[in-house]
Amino acid sequence: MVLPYRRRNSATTHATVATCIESLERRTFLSSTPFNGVAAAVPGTIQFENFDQGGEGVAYHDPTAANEGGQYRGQAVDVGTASDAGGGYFVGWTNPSEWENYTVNVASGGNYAVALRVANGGAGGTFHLNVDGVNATGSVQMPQTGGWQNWTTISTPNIALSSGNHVLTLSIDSGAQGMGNFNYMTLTAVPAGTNTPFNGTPQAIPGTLQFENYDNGGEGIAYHDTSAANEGGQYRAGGVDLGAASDAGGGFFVGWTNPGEWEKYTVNVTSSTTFAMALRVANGGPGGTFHLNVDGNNVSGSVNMPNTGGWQNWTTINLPNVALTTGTHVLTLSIDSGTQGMGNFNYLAFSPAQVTPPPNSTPFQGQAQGVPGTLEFERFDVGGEGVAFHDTSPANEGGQFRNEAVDLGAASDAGGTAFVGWTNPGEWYKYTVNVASSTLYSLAIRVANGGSGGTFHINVDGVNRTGAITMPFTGGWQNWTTLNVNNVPISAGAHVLTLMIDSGTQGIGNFNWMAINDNPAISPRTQWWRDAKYGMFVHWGLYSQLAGHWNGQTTNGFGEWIMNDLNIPLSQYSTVASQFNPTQFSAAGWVQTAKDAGMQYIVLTSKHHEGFSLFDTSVNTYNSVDATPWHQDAVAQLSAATHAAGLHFGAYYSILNWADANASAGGINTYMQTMETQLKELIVNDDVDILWFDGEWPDWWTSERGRELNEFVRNLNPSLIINNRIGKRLSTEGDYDTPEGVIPTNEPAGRLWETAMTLNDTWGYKDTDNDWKSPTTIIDDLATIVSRGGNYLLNVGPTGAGVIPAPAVSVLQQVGAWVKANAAAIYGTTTAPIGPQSWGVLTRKGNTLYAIVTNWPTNGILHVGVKGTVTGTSILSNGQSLSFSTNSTGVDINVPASMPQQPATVIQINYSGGMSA
Ligand code: FHN
Repeated sequence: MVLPYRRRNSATTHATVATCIESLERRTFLSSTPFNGVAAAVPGTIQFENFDQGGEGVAYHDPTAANEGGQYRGQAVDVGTASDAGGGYFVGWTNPSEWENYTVNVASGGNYAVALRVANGGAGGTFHLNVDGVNATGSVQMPQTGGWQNWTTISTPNIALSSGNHVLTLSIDSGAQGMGNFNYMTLTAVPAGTNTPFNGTPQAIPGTLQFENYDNGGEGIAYHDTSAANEGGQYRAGGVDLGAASDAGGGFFVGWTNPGEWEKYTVNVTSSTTFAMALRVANGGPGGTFHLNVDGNNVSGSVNMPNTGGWQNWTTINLPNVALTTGTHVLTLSIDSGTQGMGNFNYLAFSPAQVTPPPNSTPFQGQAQGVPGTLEFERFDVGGEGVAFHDTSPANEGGQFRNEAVDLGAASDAGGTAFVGWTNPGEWYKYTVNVASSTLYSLAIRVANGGSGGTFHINVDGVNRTGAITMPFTGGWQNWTTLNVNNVPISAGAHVLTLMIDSGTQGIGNFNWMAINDNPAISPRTQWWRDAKYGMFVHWGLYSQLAGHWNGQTTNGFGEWIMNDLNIPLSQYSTVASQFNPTQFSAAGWVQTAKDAGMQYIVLTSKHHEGFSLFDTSVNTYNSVDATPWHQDAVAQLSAATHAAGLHFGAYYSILNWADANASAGGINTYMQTMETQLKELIVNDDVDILWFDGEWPDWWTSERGRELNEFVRNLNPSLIINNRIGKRLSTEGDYDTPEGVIPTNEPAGRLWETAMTLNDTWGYKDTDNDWKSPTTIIDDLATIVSRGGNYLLNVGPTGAGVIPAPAVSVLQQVGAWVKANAAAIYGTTTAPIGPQSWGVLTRKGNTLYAIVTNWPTNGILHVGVKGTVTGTSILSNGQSLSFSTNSTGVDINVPASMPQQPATVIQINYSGGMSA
C-alpha cells in the first residue's frame, strides 16, 4: 500500500506530534492501534471519530489530506461536530474508497447486531463493515435522511465476532462525494438464535416487504440456505442467494431457492386488519411449492410457483388474504417442494384488503341450527368453497343430499340422513348456530371411522374451543359412536361453528351429527322456569264438551280419555266439534285465575290424544278454527293473554293421536311431518315458551324420533323448555322429568322435575267429578314439591263453554292467598340443607331459610336443625319477629302457641355467613 499520507501530515504542529507517535507505531506493527490505546469494548458503542491510531493507509484512508471538519483529531479523517443527541463528533465528507479502522475487544463470541447512527443530506451511497479485513455486512445502503445533521439509526446484518481483539473497518464503497456522516455504531450481543430486523427496523405493514431484506441473525436463525455462499453475490453477505432483479423498481430477489430453505422477516403491523398479499415471483423452471407462515402459523396454505417463462419474467401471485394484528410479527417464506431453484422471490406487497367482507356463509335452508340442539353435519352453511367450507376435492364424492363439493354419504345410523365423509386434513365446514344462552355446553359428536383416523377440532367464531379431538377407529365407516367434549363456553346469540379437520390420512372419519347441550339445571335458559315453581295445567278439548258422558254412558276414566275408554269411533267423536262453542271462554279471565292462584306459567293442551287441535293449524280441519261454530284459536288467545300478564305460556302436545292413522308404526314418517308442521305453527305463531309433550308410550315412538323432533323444534327456538316426554320419558331426555300425580323422593341429583297433578280426579272436565283437593292439600303439596327442588303443574279442566269450574277457582284462590302471603318462601328458592321435618318442610334463598310449618309445635318452640349464625327469625306472612336461641344442633325459635296462618305458617330465618345441616 503506497503511503501518500505521511507526506501530507507534516503540515500541522499538533498534528505533527500525534502523527509522529502514530507513525512510530505503524512503522513497527503496520497495524493500527486503538485510539487512546484502549480497544473499544464490545458489546458497546464505538464513536466513529475514535478511529484507530496509525495514520493514513494504516488506521484509515482518506484521500483529502486535511480534516475537512477540522474537529477533534489531527488526522486526515474528516471529523465534524455532531448535533445529535449526546453531541460528540462524526466522520463525514465520506468518499468511496475511504476507510477507518476501529480496534475492539469482544467480551464473548457470538452474533452482534450492529446499529449505526448516520445522517445524509445528499444522494448517499453504499458502505460495508469488515471484521479483520473480511466483509462482514455486505453492502449497506446509506439512506437519505434529509440533512447532514438529520440523524437516524440503521442497522447492518448481524456480524459474528469471537471473543478478544478484532479490527472493524468502515469502508465506503460507492456514492457521491460525501455519501453520508457516521456518528457512532452500537454492537449489541444477539442472544443466540435471535433473528432481528434487517436494517434494525421491522418491515412496515401495510407496505412492501423486499425478500432480500431478510432478518439478521445468520444461518439457522434468520434463514436456512442449502448453499453456504450467496450464489447471486448481490446486496448482502450471508448465505441467502440474492440476485439483481430486472423487475420494475429493480432491487434484488431471493433466488436459487431449494426445498427446505426459509427466510425470516420481522414485520410491524401498524393496525389490525385483513391484508391482501401480492407476491412478485419469476420462474424459468418446473417450479414447486412454498408457503408463508406468520408467527409459525401457515397463512397461505401450499402455493404453487408458476412457470413464468424465465427467471426474470416477473409475475404477481395474489395469495389468500391474511388477518394480522397490530404489532411485531415474524413472517417466514418456506420452500416446500420442487427442483433445485424452484423460483425467484422479489417482494411481497401487503395492502389492506378491499375485503368485501368474505360473504359470510349463511345457514342451510336459511335456518340457523339451534343451541341447545343437534347440529347435522350435512347441513353445513351455504356460500360455497372458501366461504362455507373447504373441501380438497371439487366433487361431492358421496353424491348424497347436496350439490356442493362437500362429500356427503348416506348414514346407516339411527335416524339415517347423511354424513360428512372423505374428510381430509385442511378441510373445514361452517355451521351458523343460534345459541339460547351464554353457558358451558357439552358436545356429543357422532362419528364413524374404518381407517387410521386423525384429529379435528371445533372452532366457535374462528376460535378453537375444543382443542384437538382424536378420531377413534370405530371398526367401520358406518360403525357409529359418540365422542363427548364438555365445558365448551358459548355465548348467547348467533355464532359460526367450524368443524376443522387437522391431521391424519385421507378420510380421517365420517361425521353424522353433533348434539350441543347445556345443563338445564344451571343454564340461564331455564332460570325463569326454575324460579317460577308453580304453573297452571289446562286440559281442554272436545272431551270438555262431553263432560264425561257419551250416549248416556259416563266414563269412569279421565274425562279426556272418553273417546278411548267408551270406544267412540272417530267418525262419531269428531262430530262433537260442531257442538264445541265456548262462548264463555275468556283468555284474560283464565289468566287472572292463574295469577290469583300465584301461578307463574300456563300450559294448555293444544292437541290431546283425541287429535283435535285448539289452534289454527294447516295440517287438517279438525281444529277449533275450522271445525267448530266458535271458529277461534284458543292457543293464540291464551298465549297472548298469558304473555300480556307477564307469565310464560306452554303448549301441551300429544304424540299419541287417535284421529290420525299415521300416528302409527306404518305412518310414522308422514306423522313426523304432520307434527313438525304443527309444532312450527305453535312455536312461530303462538310464541310458546314450553313444549309439554305427552302420549309418547306407543312402541312406534322412539327416543331416536324424540331426538329428531328435539332437533327440529330447537332449530326453531333453542330457548324452549321441553319436557322428557319428547322421547320416551327418560331422565336423559328433554330438560326435565315429569312425575305425574306423585311427589317424587328419588329424582336424580341435578335433574329438573315437575309434578303434574289433577285438582280433582280428572284432567279433562267431567261434570260428575267433584272430588276437589283442598287448599290445604294443594299448599302442602306445593311446599313439599318446592322443598324438594321441583315445580308444581296443577291442572284445571274447563267446561265445553270455556269456564273453569267454580270449585276449582275457589280452591285456587285460597291457595293463591297463601302463596301471595308467603311468596318469598316459594318463588326462586332452592332446596334447604335438611329434608322434611316432623313439623313441615324448608326452602332456601341464599342466606335465608324458610321453615314451612304445617304441624305447629305444641311446646311453643320450633327447632330447625340448620346450624349457622342466625341474625333474625320472623313470621313471613306478617313480619312478626320471633325470639330464638341457637345451639349445636341448630336454632330454637319461640313461636306463638297456635299457628298464626293456616294451613301453614312460614318462619323466615336469616343467617349470615352460610348455613349447614
Ligand atoms: O294420558 C294423559 C292424560 O290424559 C293427561 O294428559 C296426563 C297429564 O299429564 N298425561 C297422560 C297420562 O300420563
